[in-house]
Amino acid sequence: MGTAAGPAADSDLVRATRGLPVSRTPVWFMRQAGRSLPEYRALREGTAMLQACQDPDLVTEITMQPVRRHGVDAAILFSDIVLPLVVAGVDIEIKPGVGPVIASPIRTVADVDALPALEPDRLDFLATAVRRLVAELGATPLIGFAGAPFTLATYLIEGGPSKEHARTKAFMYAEPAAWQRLLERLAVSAATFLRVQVDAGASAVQLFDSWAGVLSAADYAGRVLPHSRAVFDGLARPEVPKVHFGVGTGELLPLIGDAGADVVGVDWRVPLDEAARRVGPGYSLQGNLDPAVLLADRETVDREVRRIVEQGKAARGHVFNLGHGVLPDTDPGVLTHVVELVHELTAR
Ligand code: 1CP
Repeated sequence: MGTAAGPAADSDLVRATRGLPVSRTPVWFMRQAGRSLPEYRALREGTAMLQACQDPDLVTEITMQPVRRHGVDAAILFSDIVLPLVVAGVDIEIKPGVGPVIASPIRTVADVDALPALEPDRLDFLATAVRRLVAELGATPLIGFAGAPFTLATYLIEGGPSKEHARTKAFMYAEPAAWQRLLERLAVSAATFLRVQVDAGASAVQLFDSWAGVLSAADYAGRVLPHSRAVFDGLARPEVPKVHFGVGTGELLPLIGDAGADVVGVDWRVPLDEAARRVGPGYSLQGNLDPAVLLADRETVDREVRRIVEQGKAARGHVFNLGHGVLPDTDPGVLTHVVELVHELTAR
């Protein structure tokens, strides 16, 4: 149980999360699995996204693809943040080109009470996939993940992807007791989902609170952060490195680490040296190349990578990543180049 041990325990990724010396700055990319890879599209042909996520053979192969191709320093499990809800029995579909769509969005207190709980014994497929991956990855760490309660609540309440998250905020203000119950329940299922991955051998976990940046610091601190903290507390694996990430969180950076993270994920809006000041001591940083830069010319890519490597030195430890997920049109060759460049620039 728990796994600070294993061949990946002394990897550069794990060491960077703790602020220990590394042989070179570790690199991985959010959404490295899927998205831009032709071998991913070929493999996914004829299988719905949420089906693929529950097939240990497909999960293993898709997770391995970017590791083989790019030589990244970590794998991230191929899954989706809505999977715990799907496994619990919520009617959700991932529509190609759209994202998760919920058949019956949550609009009332009764809807919150009707939300099914996630039974850990339904996650055998997940444990199987993680065990296979850990065996295949050897010294390369596997990052497990879950969606944070707030970001999952936006999908459940809006019924699908949205920009303003106005219904979500309206529910948060108008129904504070139901809001609290909803986020508590989502925290329990996220913790369960993470624990299964860690106990099967994942070396680190990332909590994606992608849309938390739409909140004021006061609302985030009072109505959301305690539930993200409950995920990490509920995971109850203190030895496992924890990354906490959101988009547009510049104003929230002083709070994000408080959830119990070792690493704060930063998008491209705040330079890493400034982010290190806002986050405070005691945390490593992950980020923060603008994914759109990968669509630009090679000179721009190299200049931005160099800048981020420099600014990352202000942090206790630096895990090089994008500021958000790989864009679907990205040339996979550019991703491989970024891995090589970061390694070259930071080799000790
Ligand atoms: O049919 C397809 O190919 C569906 C596209 C797709 C893929 C490949 C979706 C639908 N999810 C995924 C995989 C996925 N989702 C991973 C795989 C591992 C990796 O990183 O390589 C991960 C980590 C996620 C996490 C995820 N899903 C997040 C958090 C990360 C982020 O980008 O902010 C979010 C917000 C989702 C919801 C979701 N699922 C899929 C889409 C298109 C979306 C976003 C929709 C929206 O804009 O609201």
